[in-house]
Amino acid sequence: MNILSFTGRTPSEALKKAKMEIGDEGMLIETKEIRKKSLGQDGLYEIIIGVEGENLQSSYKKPKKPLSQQRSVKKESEEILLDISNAAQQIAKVSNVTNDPIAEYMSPPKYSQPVSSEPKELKEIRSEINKLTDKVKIIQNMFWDEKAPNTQVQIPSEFAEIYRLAHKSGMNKEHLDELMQITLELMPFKMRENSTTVKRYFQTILRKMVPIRRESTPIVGAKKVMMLVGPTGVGKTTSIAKLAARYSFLMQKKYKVGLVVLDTYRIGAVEQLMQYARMMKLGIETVVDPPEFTSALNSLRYCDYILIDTMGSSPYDKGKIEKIYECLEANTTEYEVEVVLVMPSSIKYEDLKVTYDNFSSLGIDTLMFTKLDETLGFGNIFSLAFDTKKPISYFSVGQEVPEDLVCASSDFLIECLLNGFNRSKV
Ligand SMILES: Nc1nc2c(ncn2[C@@H]2O[C@H](COP(=O)(O)OP(=O)(O)OP(=O)(O)O)[C@@H](O)[C@H]2O)c(=O)[nH]1
Ligand SMILES: [Mg+2]
Repeated sequence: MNILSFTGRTPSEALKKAKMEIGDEGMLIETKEIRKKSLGQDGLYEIIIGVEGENLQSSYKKPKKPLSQQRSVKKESEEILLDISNAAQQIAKVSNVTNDPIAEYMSPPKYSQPVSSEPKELKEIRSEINKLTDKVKIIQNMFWDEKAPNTQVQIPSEFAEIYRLAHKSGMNKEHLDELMQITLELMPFKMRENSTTVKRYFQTILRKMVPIRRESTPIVGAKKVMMLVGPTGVGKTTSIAKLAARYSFLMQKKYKVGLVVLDTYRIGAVEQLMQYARMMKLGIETVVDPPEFTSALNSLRYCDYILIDTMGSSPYDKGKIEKIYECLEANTTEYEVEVVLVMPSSIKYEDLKVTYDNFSSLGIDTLMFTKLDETLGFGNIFSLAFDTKKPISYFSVGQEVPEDLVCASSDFLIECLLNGFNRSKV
C-alpha cells in the first residue's frame, strides 16, 4: 500500500486535494493538525491516505514519495478505516452540510468487494464497520473548521459536540468561551482523541464551576430561617409548601416547621399558604408591617425551621422589594435569615441577571430555580450561578407538592445541561 500525505488550511481542503489527485480509491488513515490557526496565519492540516498497490487514477501524475519512507506511521494507523467516497457520503448525511466541498467530486458509491459468507470475514467486516463509525464522527467534525463559531479561542473539531450542546443550552457566550479555554488548557492531550472523553472531561469542568449549597440540617438548639423572594408567579409559595413537607415529614428526622407570610397585600396569597399549613398542621404567622416580623419569628421559637413566604414583586417594583428589606432590617432576633432568590429556569440568562441585580439589595444567600420541567436549556442557570458565585440550593421540577423538589447538586444540573431534564433521574 502507498501511503500519501495531503495538506490544506482545513481538513476538508486537504481531503478535497486528495480526492482530486487519487479519486475515490484512497483510504483515510489519519488527520492531523500541524499548525494551529492564529491571527496572522492560516491553520495547516495533514491527512494521510492509503492507496492499494498501483491502484491510482490516471489523473495522479506525479507519484508522491510514500510517507512511510519519510517517517514512520503508527502501526494502528495501518488498519484501513475509510474509503473517501463513502466518508463524504456519510458526512453529508450525518452533518447535513450544504455546499459540501467534497460532494461535487463524488461519484456514486462503489460496493466493489463482494461480501464473503465466511463467518471469519463477516467478523472482520463488522469490526471494520465499527471503526468506520468512529471515523465518520471524526470526519463529520472536520467540517467544524469551516463552520466553527467566531470565538476568542480556536475550538478544535473534537470539541464541536460539547460546544454545540453548551451553546444550545443558553449559556452566556462569554462564559462558554471562558470554559472552552479552561477545558482546552487543562485537558490532557490523550483525552482529546474522541468526543466521548472530551465530553466527560468537559462535564467534570462544568461540575467544578457551578457553586452548590448542599442541604444542611439545623444543629441541635439552632434554627434555620429561610426567606423565599423573587418575581411574581415563579413558585415561591409552592416551594415553601414543598420545603415544609420535606422538613416536617420526608427526612429521616422529623423537624418542627413554622411558616411566616409577608404577602399580606393579597388575601389569596395568605389563604394559599394557610391551606398548606392546615394540611400539614404547621404554625403560621402573618406580617403586615416590619415591626411584626420580629414578633412573628419569636412566636415560632419552638420550630427548627421557619420558612418565610414573601409577596412576589416585579424586579422593577422597588417598593415591594423595599418592604421586604425593611422587614429584614427590623429583625431584632438572634436568627440569621437566609435569603433565597427564586427564579424560573425558563427565562434567558440576561433576564435572570436583571432579576438578580434587582433583588441583590436584599443580600441573596442562595438561588433556587423552578420550572425545570418547562425548559430545554439549562445553561442560563449555570451562567447565573457562575457569574454571581451564589450557590444553588434547590430546584423545583414540577407542580406537585411535595415530590417535585430536588436538592441542588452539580451532577444533576450538568446532566440536565448536556443531556436534558429527565424525570426518571430526579
Ligand atoms: N411546571 C411547574 N409549575 C410550577 C413549578 N413551581 C410552581 N409552579 C406553578 O406556578 C404557579 C405559581 O406558583 P406560586 O407558588 O403561587 O408562585 P408564587 O411565586 O408564590 O407567586 P406569587 O405569590 O403570585 O408571586 C402555580 O400554578 C404552581 O403550581 C414548577 O417547578 N414547575
Ligand atoms: Mg405566592
